[in-house]
Amino acid sequence: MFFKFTTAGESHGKALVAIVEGVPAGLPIDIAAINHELWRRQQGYGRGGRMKIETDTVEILSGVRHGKALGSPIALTIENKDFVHWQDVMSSEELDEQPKNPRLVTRPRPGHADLAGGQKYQTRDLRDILERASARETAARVACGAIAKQLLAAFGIEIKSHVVKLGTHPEHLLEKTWEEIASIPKDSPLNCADADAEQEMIAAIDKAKTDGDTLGGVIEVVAKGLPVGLGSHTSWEDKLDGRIARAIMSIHAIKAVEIGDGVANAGRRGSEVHDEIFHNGETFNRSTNRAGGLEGGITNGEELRVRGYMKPISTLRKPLHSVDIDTKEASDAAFERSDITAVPAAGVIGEAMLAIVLANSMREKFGGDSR
Ligand code: EPS
Repeated sequence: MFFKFTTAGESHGKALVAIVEGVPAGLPIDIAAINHELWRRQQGYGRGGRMKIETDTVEILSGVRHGKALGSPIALTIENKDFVHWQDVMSSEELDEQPKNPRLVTRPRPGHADLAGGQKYQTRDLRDILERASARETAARVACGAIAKQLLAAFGIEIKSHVVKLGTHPEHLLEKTWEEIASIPKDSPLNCADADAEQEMIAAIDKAKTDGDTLGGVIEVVAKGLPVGLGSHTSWEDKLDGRIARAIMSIHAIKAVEIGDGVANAGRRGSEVHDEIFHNGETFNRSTNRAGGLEGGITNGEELRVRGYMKPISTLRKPLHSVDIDTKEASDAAFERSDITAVPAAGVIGEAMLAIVLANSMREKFGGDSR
């Protein structure tokens, strides 16, 4: 049995839904903890008007009884509060008459799925694409990831994230210990472990807002307490770094993934990169962790560190050049409303995706039907 999940739901549809499989029977499921993760995903300086409408909370429909997993699929749903404003536009029923304001989208945003998706699925209303391409879907992932985190916590494994760069600030990626990341205040505006850098980031967001622009950045996700031996060197699809890269890259707007110091390591000598091996009489250990906790696609007992590089959001208040797909005439790309940046949210989503990959690896290695 694998730990796996699937989601459904459109951004302005009635709800997001997800099914999680592979949760061992008897695992306590803390719904408040799931809601706390959902709350964390909604935070971050630079979010737009939509986050003022939504207060994401989960409803569990199956697979949990009296607070404990049954071992059966866990179905969950998160309501889209904004749906009340979109009932006719997003109705699943065929309508007798067109909505007064059909909110048709015909001016694709460069960088978004709008145009490529519209061409692939042969639609004249790009809303058919953008509704599912929207990062709203990540709320469902975070709920599934919160369950994975609860499974990992039963084995003493914890996952945290932080923002290490936003736009061009600071110049170099922030390097922080687990303890420094753990002591970021819950109300930190950007989930950043360096208060000065955070102020620079906030100023950059304010400037981008004034300019009608958007910003990307870099997040780092760290897992602590992992056993040696998750993943395997034996086959390409079992290499844990490959699985993690896929999971992190699948997050909306993430365009590059780095394990440990992978990017900088490519330009260094071997003697400056590889983490030398010591033994303290009880365990093997290292004094550095440039490999980010993975060697040969296998966890080596060090902290697992992965970075995700996020491009700027593609919905700009000062729109880029585009073409109307109906008239083929030059026009501004569509804009309704948008976040200036969602980098802190990407960190929370990265935690969820890493938790899901690791929960699956734990199942693979240790198996078992019940707690
Ligand atoms: C998104 C556009 C915005 C974001 C949304 C992702 O939504 P709206 O079009 O309703 O203003 O706020 O993110 C979320 C709704 C969320 O929950 O994170 C997009 O086009 O990707």
